[in-house]
Amino acid sequence: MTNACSDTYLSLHGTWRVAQVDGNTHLDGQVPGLVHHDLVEQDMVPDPFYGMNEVDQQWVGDSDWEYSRTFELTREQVERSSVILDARGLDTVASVFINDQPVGTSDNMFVNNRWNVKPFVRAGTNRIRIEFLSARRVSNERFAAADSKLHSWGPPMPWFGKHRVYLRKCQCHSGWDWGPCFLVQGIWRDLGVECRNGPKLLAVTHRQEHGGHGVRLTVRAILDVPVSMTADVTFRIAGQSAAAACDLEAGEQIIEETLSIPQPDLWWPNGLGDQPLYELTVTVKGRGETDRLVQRIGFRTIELVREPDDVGESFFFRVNGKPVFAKGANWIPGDSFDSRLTDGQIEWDLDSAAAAHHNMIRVWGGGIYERDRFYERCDELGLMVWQDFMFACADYPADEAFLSSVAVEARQQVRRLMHHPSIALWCGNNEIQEMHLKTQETVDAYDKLFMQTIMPIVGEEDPDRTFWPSSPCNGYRTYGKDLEGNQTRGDMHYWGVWHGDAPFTEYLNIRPRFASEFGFQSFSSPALMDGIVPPEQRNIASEHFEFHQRSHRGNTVMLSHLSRHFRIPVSHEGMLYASQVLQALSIKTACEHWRRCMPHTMGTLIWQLNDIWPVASWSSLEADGGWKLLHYEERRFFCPVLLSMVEKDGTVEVWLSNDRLEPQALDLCVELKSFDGDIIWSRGQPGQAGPVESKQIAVIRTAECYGSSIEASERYLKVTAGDACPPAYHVFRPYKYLHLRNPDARLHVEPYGNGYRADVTVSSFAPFVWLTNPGIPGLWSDNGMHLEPGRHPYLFVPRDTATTSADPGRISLTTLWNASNKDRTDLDIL
Ligand code: BMA
Repeated sequence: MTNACSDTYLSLHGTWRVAQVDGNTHLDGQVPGLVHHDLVEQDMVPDPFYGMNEVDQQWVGDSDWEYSRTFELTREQVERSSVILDARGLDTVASVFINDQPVGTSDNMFVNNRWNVKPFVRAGTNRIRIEFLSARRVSNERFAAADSKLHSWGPPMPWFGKHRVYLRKCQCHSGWDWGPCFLVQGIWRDLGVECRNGPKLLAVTHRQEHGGHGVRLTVRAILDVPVSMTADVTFRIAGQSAAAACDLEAGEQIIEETLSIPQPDLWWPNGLGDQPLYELTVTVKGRGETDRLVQRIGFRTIELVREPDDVGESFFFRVNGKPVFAKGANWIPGDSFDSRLTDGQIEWDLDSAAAAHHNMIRVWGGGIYERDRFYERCDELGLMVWQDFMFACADYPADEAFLSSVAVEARQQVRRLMHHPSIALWCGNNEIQEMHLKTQETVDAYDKLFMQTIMPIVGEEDPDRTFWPSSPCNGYRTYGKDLEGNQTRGDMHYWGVWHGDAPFTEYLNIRPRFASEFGFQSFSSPALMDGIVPPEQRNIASEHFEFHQRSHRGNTVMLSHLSRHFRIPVSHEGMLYASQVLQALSIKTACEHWRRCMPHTMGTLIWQLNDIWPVASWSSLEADGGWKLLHYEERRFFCPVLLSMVEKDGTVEVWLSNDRLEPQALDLCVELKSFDGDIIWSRGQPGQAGPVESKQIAVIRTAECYGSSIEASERYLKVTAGDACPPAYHVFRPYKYLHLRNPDARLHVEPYGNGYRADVTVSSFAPFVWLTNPGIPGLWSDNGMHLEPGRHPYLFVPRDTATTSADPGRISLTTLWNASNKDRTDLDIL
């Protein structure tokens, strides 16, 4: 979409006057932007994430704010057939005035309002004013006035936005079990004035029909036409074009054309092929004006396959006719203040997902429909998008005003996003169908909102994609929790380990068809947390640390699982490290098992990829994009060809999971080793698996591995297959009982390119060896791995390629042994 200023479009980006209504705070604010972000930028409030500042800063969201500025229009511009104020996003309860006359109101931050302002503008200087009312106050008032008092699930802090469901505002702005409550306000998306005689392109959508001769592409141009006129519309892609001369009526008009693209290169999910993108250009000319929209689209078929099978009903995605095992994570908003989140930060997180072999990302329903760049990057990376509509964890109203606002939102968002090849599925909401709806009244309201409003809109606008009513659910109009049913059909959120406190081994008893959520928390790294808690609070049980833990019982759950697997760390830093090891172990157990369950299970979407602020959470990336140990582990256990081991009834099974579309044949080397590095026995054997297949390829009796509990505590199995996949390790006892020795870990660091080469030497088996970054963000060539005696080289590449110097003295190394045996986790650099 074009937003640059032109003769027909006057951008209202830039500096506005922002004033607290009934208060004394005045400042210059940026548009697009948010008041709270401006206050931070101008040092008018301290870092909202630091310490317990969130509590003191609730006044920002509780105040009403007024934005104002002037803009100039020429006589010729104001005399054009249509003068529109194009507001792509107002957050949230807004009244707009131009030259003191009311233009319109909005209470849905997800809609693009287009107000006719011709009656209100004049040649010369115009004044625009937008008043925002406190979202908390308005939602409280709506709750008080409502006939049905709806409960909104939320975290246990008293300042949580309790009645969030009454407003179409990002639901986690009210606070979540991983996020603070900042009820932000502002002009968060583009704003401008359009003065046109000719038609405006509102959206371009298309359908693809793949056949033997190529693709039949039916493109729809959706136009806003100021007055009836004749216009020329041209469509161009891949050297093909079509043109139509049309008589257009005033109002919204749709022009459709079909083009044939002979044998285009197909778009594939990450890991299965390339992501070729083709430029589709639509141009409309009418009454001496031109409007143009350029999109990059990809050619592929994508289906959610739900077919009866021996267990119940399949649930998997088929792309270009091939079944795809979905691997990925859930996405939440990347910052409480979306306006300060850069495209670069979003790209980093998505690139990190793709680098760890993700091929799907779920945009979770308690956040926002992300900006265009998010979806473009997913297109480029081959990350399929499971797109929720923005409703989560609550019963919602279904009165006329609410339904019609949602109808506009749903239609606009589908039209905005559906050209992206990455969009795989539309999903009604997060967790409402199974976890809420306790009365017939709420079921009826749910049906009206999701089944009678949103579903038909998706059907009309994007008939080729599935609308799945809720994540998780077993189908259409099925209600209530159903642990058994979830393993025969539909998608599943499995929280038995985290919320249910079950041991990690419980994952092995669960066989979802598609696991769209499951997670385990860890603390953020010392480097991140040291920036937001004062030194005297550096302990996980301190008030400030607990303040950055929003899951009820969060630390208790981590501590209880920690003591099942690991010794208790002796330092604060060791505790944060151990929590990341624990998280990685938990999620690895689940993902490897579910990959072994393929094709019964065909998807694993980890809760969650990213963080909204520095916090203890289920994320694999920290709030600053740093990779937790889990993310490095994901790069290993999501490898398209995976070797994994699982111990069962006196045997260790070795499995090969092959996500590729071609068969895999491997030469395996199975070794039993002592912690000193001696090979007790080894054997070679072939292993193979067909396309998209998991197969047990070897069985080793534990009796072949140890004869006593001492031997079981001092030996491990290792399976390798050359460079085809990462090695797999199996220990026979919980890590806490292993007779690990001081690995005498040494680190030798030297500059390498604009980063470092670090050589790590250990003298005995050292699980989960962790290198930390040298005070600058960046990536290690590998990290968090099990090391055998010897020297192991790693490279560190700074995230900012312009970085040339960092302090090598800040690189440090942590081992499991050090974390639980020494009162420090960093070792000397040699
Ligand atoms: C899920 C999500 C979120 C929540 C997470 C952790 O099921 O949908 O609502 O943050 O669990 O509790």
